[in-house]
Amino acid sequence: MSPASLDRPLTLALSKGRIFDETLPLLADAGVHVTEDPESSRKLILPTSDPNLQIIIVRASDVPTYVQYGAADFGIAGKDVLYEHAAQHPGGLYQPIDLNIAKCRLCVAVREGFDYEAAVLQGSRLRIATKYVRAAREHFARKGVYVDLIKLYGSMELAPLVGLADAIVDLVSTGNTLKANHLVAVEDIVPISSRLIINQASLKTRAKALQPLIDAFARASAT
Ligand code: PRT
Ligand code: MG
Repeated sequence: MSPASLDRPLTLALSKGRIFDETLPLLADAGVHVTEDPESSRKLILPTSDPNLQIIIVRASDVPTYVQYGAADFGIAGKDVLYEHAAQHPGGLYQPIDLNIAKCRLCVAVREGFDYEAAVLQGSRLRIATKYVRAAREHFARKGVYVDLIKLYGSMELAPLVGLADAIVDLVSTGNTLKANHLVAVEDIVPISSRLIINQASLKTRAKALQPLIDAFARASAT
């Protein structure tokens, strides 16, 4: 799909929070500075010190959509988000670099005291609440465990506490959220980090402007 307009600056789609924060040093390595803070500014389009580069702030799970349709030339998204996005929109995104930022892991977690191993061995049908339906379905299919998946959009940690689910599939970084809610991780599914994603048409038509940034991101993420 083609970029919306060639006369707008090169557009990078980011989500605010950890991805924005961890992208700033990568941009700084490329000599680009962002003066506005998306947490305090209400602007959704942020200029940068490079007049030919702007940043748009979107929901983490919307980043691949903006890039795929060419409304942004490139973006940064977690592998969790990319995997779920690809289930609906296969192909179409060039994903050249693992930036090694916003790292965490996708896990199965249960209430403290819930005997997950025994439940699996008994072949009980487990109810699993998650935002990551594709990754969860494939994980349990590989294990040969029957599950009913319940799609949630956030606060997954609540589901086992109020009897909505036996287990959750969620991202864990420090483990503090699980601990605060008396949950424990019982299985690691996959390590997660964020990737640079690029619109395929932009890659061809705006290669000259994109390439120095791609190179800088590659250098910065390798160190
Ligand atoms: O928050 P929103 O609903 O807008 O979207 P989002 O949660 O997808 O966005 P955001 O900005 O929170 O996360 C963006 C990306 O950061 C994710 O897609 C992941 O690739 C990555 N990332 C890295 C994480 C975490 N670490 C993480 N810990 N995303 C979410 N979390 C959450 C997790 O879901 C859990 O609720 O943080 C909580 C656990 O953290 P700990 O440190 O207590 O273990
Ligand atoms: Mg979040």
